[in-house]
Amino acid sequence: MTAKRIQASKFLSLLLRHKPETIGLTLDAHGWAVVDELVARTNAEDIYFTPELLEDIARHCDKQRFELSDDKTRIRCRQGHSVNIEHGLQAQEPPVALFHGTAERFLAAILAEGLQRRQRHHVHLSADTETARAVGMRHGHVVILKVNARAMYDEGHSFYCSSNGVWLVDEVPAAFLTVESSADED
Ligand code: HQG
Repeated sequence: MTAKRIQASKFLSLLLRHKPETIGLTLDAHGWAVVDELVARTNAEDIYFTPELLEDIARHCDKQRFELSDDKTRIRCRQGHSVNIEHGLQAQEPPVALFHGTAERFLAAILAEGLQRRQRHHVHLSADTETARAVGMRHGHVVILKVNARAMYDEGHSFYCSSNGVWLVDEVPAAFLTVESSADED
């Protein structure tokens, strides 16, 4: 993606996950924005959208963050919201283990109090260590934590798998975490 596309994609994330009010946009209970409304409301902004640009961003986004409705009249983020929306996903049984990449400086707190969702609606977990590493690197020296997901599930925690493969859970108590690999081992 070009620098301009990346900028547009970041603005779209802000609008669809965190601050739709920036342009007076309304999201429905499942996080959908009406494409025509988004286009109309960004007319006066530095970054403006056309239906074609939105489709292009949704199609080429490396993480498949955005979802267009089949009729292309609505768009939403698949996960990662801080605004209150229902993701509409069915809880499902997770794999035996899932992974979470984080920064070394967070490790002591996480091992003491567990993984918390912070600004997001869920804790995000990955099915493989490579993805977890990429997520964790965004924050600093990466540490990969292994989540004993099946044991959590057996104890009644609900897991959801987003349509782009990100596993979502309300929290991960420390008892279900072990350090898989730390930055020192790189
Ligand atoms: C940490 C990207 C201290 C947590 C990625 C993480 C992902 C704690 C940070 C998605 C803690 C929150 C989500 C505790 C959690 N003490 N630190 N008790 N509990 N943390 O960005 O998982 O580009 O909100 O380890 O691909 O890094 O947005 O979460 O380091 O899927 O589409 O608090 O963001 O996707 O950071 O990333 P984030 P995340 P997008």
